[in-house]
Amino acid sequence: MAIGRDKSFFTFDLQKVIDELGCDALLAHLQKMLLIRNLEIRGEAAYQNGKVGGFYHSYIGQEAIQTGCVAAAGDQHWYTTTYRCHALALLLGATPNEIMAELFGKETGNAKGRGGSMHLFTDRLLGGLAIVGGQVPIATGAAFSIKYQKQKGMASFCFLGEGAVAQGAFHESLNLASLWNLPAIYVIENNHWGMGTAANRAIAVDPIADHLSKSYDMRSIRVDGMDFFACYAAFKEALAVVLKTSRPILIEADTQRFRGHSISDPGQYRSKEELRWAMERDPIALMKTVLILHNMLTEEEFRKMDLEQRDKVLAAVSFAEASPWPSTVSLEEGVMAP
Ligand SMILES: Cc1ncc(C[n+]2csc(CCOP(=O)(O)OP(=O)(O)O)c2C)c(N)n1
Repeated sequence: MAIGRDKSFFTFDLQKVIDELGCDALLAHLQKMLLIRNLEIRGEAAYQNGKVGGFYHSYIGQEAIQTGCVAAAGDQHWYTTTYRCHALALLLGATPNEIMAELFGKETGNAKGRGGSMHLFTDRLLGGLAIVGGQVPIATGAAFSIKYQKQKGMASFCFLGEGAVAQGAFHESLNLASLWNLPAIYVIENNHWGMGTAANRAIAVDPIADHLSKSYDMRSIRVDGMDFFACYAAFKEALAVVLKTSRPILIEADTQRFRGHSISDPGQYRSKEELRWAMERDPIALMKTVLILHNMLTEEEFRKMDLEQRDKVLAAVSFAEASPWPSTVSLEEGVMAP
């Protein structure tokens, strides 16, 4: 299995990205990655303490991808993702309080406590969807609506795991997006494992995007998903191409999740060596190192930033604890059932 830098990864000019974003914005993006990391750590702890029900899928290890995407593209587009959705909700404006309260199933939560961990939404995030591949047709529909309504400067970003590539809905969506010239950006977050199944036992081609994009006459980009700077540059280029050509693009971001598939998965199918190797390329540590090397950050400032994000999340835990349970009177409100 390929981990780490690879010759076929998207190449970019690091100095250009640094100059383009500047010190303040770079620190703000690192801060967001630390907020995501801290939220996941405290959310998991709350789960272990019996405060959170249902499933819990952590985004730890993959932070650079969605942070780099929103940094490059902005939050005015349509976004869809999987059940591993806490980070994208945060990046698109949901507060730590409303996310934590949703995990706790409280009335003050992002979906009033009705959705839980896998179903977060914002004005721009169409979900948080738990059916593997289920978000791909939705994202394609969102891309169609952009084109139909002639909305300028907008695209539909669809995040999926590599496991979803084996679903029919993925292929039907890419076929239509290509046929109808839709402004869709499909992002395969290839963390190499679909639950306990290795990608190379489930998917016939590797690299995935490189092969499959050819079937649908699309351009593809394969990017190092552990590198914020690479992700930023790749998403910037992808968006520019999509907006210019109104042709869909398939991105494959090579990454690693540092936890099991969900909180109840001890991940025994993965060797300790493989996990250690993956964690040596921690996206937060990589970004920190670059910023320190460029004299934009010190170790002490980094620690302070981390502690500030931890405190925000601890305050969110207290908020969730103190929040009321959904009232049985309003339980059926918003339920769309015949
Ligand atoms: C249609 C469907 N089949 C099976 C499942 C059970 N399931 C949940 S997650 C998952 C693995 C998906 O892996 P991948 O797409 O690689 O995403 P990752 O969890 O690695 O982010 C499976 C099989 C499901 N939710 N939906």
